[in-house]
Amino acid sequence: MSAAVLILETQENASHNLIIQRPPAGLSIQGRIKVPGDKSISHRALMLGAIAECETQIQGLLLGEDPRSTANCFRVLGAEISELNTEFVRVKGIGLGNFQEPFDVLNVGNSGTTIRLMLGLLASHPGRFFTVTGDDSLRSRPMSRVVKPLQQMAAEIWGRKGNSLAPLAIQGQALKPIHYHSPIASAQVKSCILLAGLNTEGQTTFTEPALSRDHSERMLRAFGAELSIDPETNSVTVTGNAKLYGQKVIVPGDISSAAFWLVAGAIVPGSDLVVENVGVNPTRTGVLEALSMMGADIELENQREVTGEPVADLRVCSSQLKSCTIAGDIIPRLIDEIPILAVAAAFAQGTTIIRDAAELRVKESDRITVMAQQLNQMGAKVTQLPDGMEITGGTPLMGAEVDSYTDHRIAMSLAIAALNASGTTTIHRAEAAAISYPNFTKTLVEVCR
Ligand code: SPQ
Repeated sequence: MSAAVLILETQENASHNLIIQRPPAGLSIQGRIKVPGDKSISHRALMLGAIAECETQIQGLLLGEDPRSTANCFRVLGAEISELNTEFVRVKGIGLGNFQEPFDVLNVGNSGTTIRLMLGLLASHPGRFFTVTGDDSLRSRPMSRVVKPLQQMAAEIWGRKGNSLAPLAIQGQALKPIHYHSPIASAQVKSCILLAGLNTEGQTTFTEPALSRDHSERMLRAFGAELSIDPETNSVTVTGNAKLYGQKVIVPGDISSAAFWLVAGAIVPGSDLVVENVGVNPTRTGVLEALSMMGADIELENQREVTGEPVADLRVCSSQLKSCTIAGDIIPRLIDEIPILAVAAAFAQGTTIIRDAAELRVKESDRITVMAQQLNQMGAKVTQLPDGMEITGGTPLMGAEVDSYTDHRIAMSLAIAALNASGTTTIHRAEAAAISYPNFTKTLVEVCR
């Protein structure tokens, strides 16, 4: 048995190149692994813990850079959050409406979820002034999607380009409730408005064109908020002047992180891998449906429910994949997995079409342009569409020099593509993986046989 050669090269600026050399005799992906805690649930557990009365205990928190940014911001706002680890994190909440006014700028780093959800809370804290910023990528991502509905609620927010880009300044206000019909299906916009509604007298309703991930709704209810949900219209209503109470949260493994191993197991011949303890909330399982349409051999074992979220072990064995079309209402349920699904499509027979995913252009990078360019660099046949990609699979990929563009999901998707490409692939700026998956390279070494 032979394993891929993996080398981490540290550059002068502390950036890393990940070099993956596939042995000529090939390799397979084997074993039983666990992935780190779900990023979306980790953010929400820290945030709701911070605004609840009493203590919240979190098990399985993701130790990636994004939840660290959330913890740092909410500490500055007054919550007591113990040192972060996966076993046990204690959050002593300060109760809704009790943020301290920070002396300095809140920095969310690379995390879109932190800034957008936190804005709903900051804007609804009358009498306090806040400023928020993030890294280069974050400062170029659109904030108008949350600023506009918050302004309809009477929020006062200022920023560059017509208040649409961070850094943002927020003068907290007593807000008024609204019914917001969002033009996009977005869990970040939905959560921002629901969190603003929590501290606003009356009932605030959010309606979206397709259902996005519902972790906020599940957790808000568990913490004691009054929420009504209309699945027919994808609407959620929250009752204001809420009181939340600290809870025990057990964070399941992140299906977005599991997706890298599911695709690796599916495309690398002779593979048989189990990813244990993965969250399989139906608003996140679009990736399983897409891979099933492509003919992947994936089974859900040991299905159970853990603190309000469905969980399962996922077993993948390699198989010949075929093309499919991924479009419509499934998109919000697999939006973060499209880069790795593009890798699967590059190894599938036929032409895979991905549409209705223009949102990818405003993630940590423009994920349509970057994935198309980087996969093509390896010999794939990817054509960009305004709202997706057309990928003709079946051409063998060759090792090449590629770049993550500092986007964690791009870095890891390219690493998986490299496992099935001939020769040597160098992924520049591979350190980006630590945003959502700190031990990615260690697990990569473990599963390659
Ligand atoms: O937090 P951030 O940077 O926006 O992270 C991403 C990711 O790939 O990890 C998006 F780039 O995930 C978002 C996701 O795309 C996390 C998220 C959430 O936790 O609510 C929701 C999705 O974004 P959106 O805009 O569709 O609501």
